[in-house]
Amino acid sequence: MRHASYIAAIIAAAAAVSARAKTVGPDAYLYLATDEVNYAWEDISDTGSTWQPGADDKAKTAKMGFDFTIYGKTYAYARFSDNGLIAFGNENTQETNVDLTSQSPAWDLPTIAVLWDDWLITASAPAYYDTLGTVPGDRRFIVQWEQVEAAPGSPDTVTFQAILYEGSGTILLQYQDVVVTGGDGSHDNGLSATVGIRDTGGQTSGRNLQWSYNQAAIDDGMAIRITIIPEPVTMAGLVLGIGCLARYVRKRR
Ligand SMILES: [Ca+2]
Ligand SMILES: [Ca+2]
Ligand SMILES: [Ca+2]
Ligand SMILES: [Ca+2]
Repeated sequence: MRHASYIAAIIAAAAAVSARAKTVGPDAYLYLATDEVNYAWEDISDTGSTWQPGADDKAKTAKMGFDFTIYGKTYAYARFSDNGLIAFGNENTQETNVDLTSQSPAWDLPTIAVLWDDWLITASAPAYYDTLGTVPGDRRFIVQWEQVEAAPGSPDTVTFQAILYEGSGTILLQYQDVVVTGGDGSHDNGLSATVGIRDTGGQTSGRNLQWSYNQAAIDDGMAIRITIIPEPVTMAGLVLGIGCLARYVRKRR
């Protein structure tokens, strides 16, 4: 009986995981997003540089310390706003998040919408950014939106971060706290936010990978990893697979 209930618990737990687990994409550039990845918060609030814009809807240009590649182009600087958005090539301070599958952000730039909503960085809690790792090719750049408010005098805050990996171009989005406790619920769990990535002109070229748009699709303790499907590996796997199949057919004869 104890054994049966143990098995039932395992099945229930597996069902709970698979109910949440989700993969989006690939987009036209073969970016793929999944939440089947471990959440491992990398706190940079002790080590990172701080940014306090002093006003709403501003952006910071920060040198990443390496060239980061997104949609095939490399950038030395990340331009992140208080609104949970990173742009490349220029800044984007737009407060109103858009649907990346059909609309262009106000500045038509390569963009990572980490949790793009109209957030506010206050005097008591700056945003942080840092470059970690010392080995060229294996470094990462982190932006941490720490306790940002939903509006001036918001009863509670949200905290999330983005990690950009040098060599692979992988993007990891991590959400420590996405609920404004005591608020009206309108900003909770991404309900008023865009999460995803897009290239310049992405809404028409198919180079957009949107996890969610104004949906309660983000949980506390959730991570989303965005990677490019490695075409050469896929081809190598295909060649290997055909080789194995040919050997198998020869043996059968
Ligand atoms: Ca704002
Ligand atoms: Ca605003
Ligand atoms: Ca909160
Ligand atoms: Ca919004």
